[in-house]
Amino acid sequence: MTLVNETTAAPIRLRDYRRPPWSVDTVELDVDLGIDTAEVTARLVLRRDAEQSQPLRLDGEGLELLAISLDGRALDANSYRHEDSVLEVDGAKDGSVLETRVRLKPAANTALEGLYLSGSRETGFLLTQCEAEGFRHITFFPDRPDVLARYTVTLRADRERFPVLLAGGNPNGAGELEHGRHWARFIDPHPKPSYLFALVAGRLKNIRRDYITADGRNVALVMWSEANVIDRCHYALDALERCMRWDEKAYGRNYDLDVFHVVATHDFNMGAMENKGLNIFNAKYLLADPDSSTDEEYRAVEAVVAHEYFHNWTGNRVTCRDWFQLSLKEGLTVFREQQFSADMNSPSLKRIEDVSLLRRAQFPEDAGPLAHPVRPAEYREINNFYTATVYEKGAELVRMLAGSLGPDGFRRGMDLYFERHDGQAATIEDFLSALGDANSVDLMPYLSWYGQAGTPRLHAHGEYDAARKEYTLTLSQHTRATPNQPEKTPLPIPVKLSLFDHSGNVLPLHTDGQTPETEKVVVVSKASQPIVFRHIDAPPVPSLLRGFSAPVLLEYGYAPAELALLLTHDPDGFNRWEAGQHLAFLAFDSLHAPTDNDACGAWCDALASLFHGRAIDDALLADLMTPPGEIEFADRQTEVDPAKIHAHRQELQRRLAAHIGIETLHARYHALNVGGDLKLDAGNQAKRQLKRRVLELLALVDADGAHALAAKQYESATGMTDRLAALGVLVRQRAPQAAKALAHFRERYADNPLALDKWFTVQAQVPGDAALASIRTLEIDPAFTLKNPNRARALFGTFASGNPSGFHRTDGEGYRLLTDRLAQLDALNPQIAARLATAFNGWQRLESVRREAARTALVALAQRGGLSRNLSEIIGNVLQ
Ligand code: 0A1
Ligand code: ZN
Repeated sequence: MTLVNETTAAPIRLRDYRRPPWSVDTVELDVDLGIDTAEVTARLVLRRDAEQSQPLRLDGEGLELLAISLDGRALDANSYRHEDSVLEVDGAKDGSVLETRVRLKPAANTALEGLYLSGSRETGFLLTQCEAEGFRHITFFPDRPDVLARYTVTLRADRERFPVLLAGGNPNGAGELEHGRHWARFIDPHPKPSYLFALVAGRLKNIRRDYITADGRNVALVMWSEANVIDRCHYALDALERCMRWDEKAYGRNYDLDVFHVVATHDFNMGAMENKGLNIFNAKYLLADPDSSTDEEYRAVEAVVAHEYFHNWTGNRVTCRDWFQLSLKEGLTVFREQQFSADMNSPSLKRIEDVSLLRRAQFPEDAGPLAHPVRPAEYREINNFYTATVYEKGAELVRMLAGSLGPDGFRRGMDLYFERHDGQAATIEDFLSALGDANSVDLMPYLSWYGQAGTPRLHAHGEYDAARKEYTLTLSQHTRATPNQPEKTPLPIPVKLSLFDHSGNVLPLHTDGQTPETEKVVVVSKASQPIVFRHIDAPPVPSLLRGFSAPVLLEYGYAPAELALLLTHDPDGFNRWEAGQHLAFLAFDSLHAPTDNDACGAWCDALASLFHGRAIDDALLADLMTPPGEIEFADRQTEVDPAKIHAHRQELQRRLAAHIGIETLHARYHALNVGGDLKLDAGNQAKRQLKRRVLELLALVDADGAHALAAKQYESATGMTDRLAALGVLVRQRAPQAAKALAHFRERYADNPLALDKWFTVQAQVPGDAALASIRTLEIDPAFTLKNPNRARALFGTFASGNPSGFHRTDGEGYRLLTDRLAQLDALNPQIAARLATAFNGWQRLESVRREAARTALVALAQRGGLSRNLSEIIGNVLQ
């Protein structure tokens, strides 16, 4: 069924890759900046690939061509053709200089791609976003990542309106011009792809610090923002210094320019962007202060600052040959950030956070109509491929590679990768070759992970032979068909495992001819593989996939008591949590199909005794006491009823709360509610996390008591973590105290957009049918606008992707509301519309009433016509 015209355009395919027929050695950009119009003059020194003969073709979109010359001679209209998004020029030779002048309209740019205005016409500032294909909105250029050029950028603007002028690279002069204007020049000595170009101009303040790299270079680290929030950049600046030191030690990578600028904007499509020497951040991931940021947000700032900084080597110095290789930089950089965050904080908590994200965001993606390999084979709109699969699953693939080489081997491999490919645009094969060659191993079997979509299912089955004292574990794998990939091949799956006896002691593992160890990695690369363990005195309890050693779905028929044993005794925090999650699934299933094995009882017993025992870290305990999310429960079902899932998950938690007991929960709450000045150290963050969990559980068994505590907590909170936790309980439970707290929050944070986003988010989380009315009220609030991506995500992203029982109404009103807003949003900002539309990913597995309602809404949206390539690709795929 072809519903959407745009989707009929031919996709771009990996197998069609050809080297660029024309490259650019140097670029001189002169930019005359203004709010309504800007003029860009580009002087390109061209290089022709001697083996190719195509005419010079440059990308360009939405550009008004004012002048064009080749080798100093103005071109007449017969010597070039400018159609749609291509400029074709006759007569260019190797070494030719092409000069173009174009006009842009920054203030009219609502797509936030290319040059645009952040904030108001009066006080806002100008900035650019070029990844993936934004540079073609700024000038005519071969806008592809394998064209690496040296950039000299000169900015000119009115000094009063744009006192600060920034571009990537090192500063190379500045001065005054006539009529109150001024200029500034930047030269980037490192050849870079066009997607890493950036400029910023406006009234900005900064904080700065000198940094000396391990190889002795003096670097000015400068964070920029609008004046009213500059005081909230200090935490990010500290984090930047931490991650720079870490990269020097962990990977031997030093920063390579004289300046490193970071700019915060409230208008940004994604989290942040690693432009060379001029990172641009969504303010959400740069600003942090205790009054408006939660503990989680502090960690996110540290992680995103590190992610963007790490790109300087994994992405910028070594970039991607084409966009199919996106995970080469993204998966690797996510992995490097995960390592850094684990080092800065708690490794088990970080792993729990990352694996939950993978299960919440990537597993459903890989199981639905939008499934694609980490290295996709084709796309229509590359911006739709900045996905959990490319980022998070990509990071898991790097983790498997790193695990198979060990820390020293991985470092050797990375050193070779940088040595071989510095200054180049590389491929996934290059990466695997470098890692493998440095260690004399063949890692190419892992390439199939990059090309095959879908989450493999790892099935495990144990047989104990009492006479021979042998335990045989048979591991087999199967991956279900995904769109356009009906056949799957077996993949190398590293399974880290241990065996426990029934008292919770870890057993020595005797396999053929090896000295016993207590943990072992078995790589399952066939469809089915048995492993025999000898000298096993009684049937053991296997702990499989420890540390989540591969991104697979584990199928093993655990008895509840076995999982309870692992949850209680495994020395590793992450593996405990895994056992608890698995047990929670069994407990959930037992709610609607009771069995003799009381899984719910086992889950409650084990957690209650850990709760009473007080032997584990508060944050880990809070994580252990949190069952998988509604999306994860839905992912295991074939006929999804989100309302039922919500109710059952609540019931599970209610039973846990009842089992622990109201008195005990109250007592623990008070013990954790220490008051006093806000402290941000790990111990105090952990206390706040557990306190929140206790309050949420209490609300299920003693609503009045919990609401009173929450109202008090809201009023006396010294930081956002406690304040938002309390507000969340009041609002989601529709407590009588909610209205007052919401009104207070609204007023208190009226001038703080990031905090106000939370006010929208928390109300979009109201479960069940009440959500819709809440959304309808909120979207007519004067503070709501579809034009700001953070605000649109706070309301509609939360409702559609974070509140299944609210969104998936049987009357289909949730779907209709979303599709109406998607159509509106698409006209403003196609990237954001497409991203919000992915909320429909799992619609085919909904129970029939909702499924029909979703289909009707989706078809109606598709039939409106005129949708962007971004949105039509998503809707087209979802409806397939
Ligand atoms: N490379 C950035 C992500 C990013 C992608 C596209 C953008 O604009 C459409 C912006 C940022 C990162 O991984 O952080
Ligand atoms: Zn990235």
